[in-house]
Amino acid sequence: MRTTEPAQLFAAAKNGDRAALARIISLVERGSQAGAELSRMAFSRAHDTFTVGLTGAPGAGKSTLTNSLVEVMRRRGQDAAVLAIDPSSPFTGGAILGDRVRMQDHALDPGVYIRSMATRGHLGGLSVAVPEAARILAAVGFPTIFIETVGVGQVEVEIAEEADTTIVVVNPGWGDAVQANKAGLMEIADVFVINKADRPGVRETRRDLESMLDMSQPGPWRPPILETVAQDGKGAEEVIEAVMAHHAFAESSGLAGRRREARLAKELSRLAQAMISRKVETLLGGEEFSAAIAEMNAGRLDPRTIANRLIERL
Ligand SMILES: Nc1nc2c(ncn2[C@@H]2O[C@H](COP(=O)(O)OP(=O)(O)OP(=O)(O)O)[C@@H](O)[C@H]2O)c(=O)[nH]1
Ligand SMILES: [Mg+2]
Repeated sequence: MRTTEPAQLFAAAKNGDRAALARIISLVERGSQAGAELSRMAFSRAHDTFTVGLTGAPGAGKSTLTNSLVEVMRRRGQDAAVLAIDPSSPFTGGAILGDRVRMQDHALDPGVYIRSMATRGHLGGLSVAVPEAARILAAVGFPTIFIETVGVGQVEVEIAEEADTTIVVVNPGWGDAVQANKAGLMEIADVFVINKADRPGVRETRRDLESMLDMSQPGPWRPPILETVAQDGKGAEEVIEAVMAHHAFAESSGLAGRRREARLAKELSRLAQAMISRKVETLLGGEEFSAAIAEMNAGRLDPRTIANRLIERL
């Protein structure tokens, strides 16, 4: 379907047309006119989105775990979508190919949609692109969306944190929990998963996590610590149970609502800032300000005066 007509695209995507769905996400990412309309439609249609963030060190088993969580959802008769954030970082050069291979289990299943998103080139960056994509997926009928991000770098951690429920994946072995703590993952965890529990060191890692939880500010929700062998799907049911329990807690305690509001405020601010900075670049590159810039280079006009003029033009 080559149409860019928003309502038609949505109808097609809702009917299972994957090309139409991919097109909607791309158009929104590009920030085109059609994209703005699609994004507005997605916002008004995305009811009851539930996003689950998965984060952790490179290679912790996030994709494998996501795969088995999706399997659990499917067994329960529920559809699920996955947004895999490709951080285009040197740490995970082959992440995308890896994800494709690993998630092939679901490639032909119409109840599953998997999309990779790159960090480059979105207006407002990933912190705008990801929630928009999630709303589109919700609007076309995926009520649960898993978002995988590598827990390195502030942006990635922030994206994981902005999910309704965040799973932090660590591995057994000395110091892994400590590393997670250093990366800022401790505070954002709603559920901990010790994946690769077939390896030695599970008890030590659990003990580290428990003692770090003991030392942190006690809240009404203490993140449970689960063990998985993601490759075999072992422990995946329990992870879904814990995620659902956190979801129920967040909804009933008002936490979910507060998080949603904070998220939207952040998204709005990011988007507005990105729009302003794009506009500033356009103005500075245009004819109107070329004379002023020449004056500045000649030492007759200072940057602040020009900036003030520019702000008035916005
Ligand atoms: N032994 C063992 N290996 C596992 C387990 N889960 C995943 N692996 C392996 O660990 C490696 C990394 O798994 P991924 O799922 O790609 O990890 P990831 O966290 O998504 O990696 P990046 O996206 O590159 O950060 C793969 O070779 C998996 O087969 C597990 O429970 N036990
Ligand atoms: Mg991965």
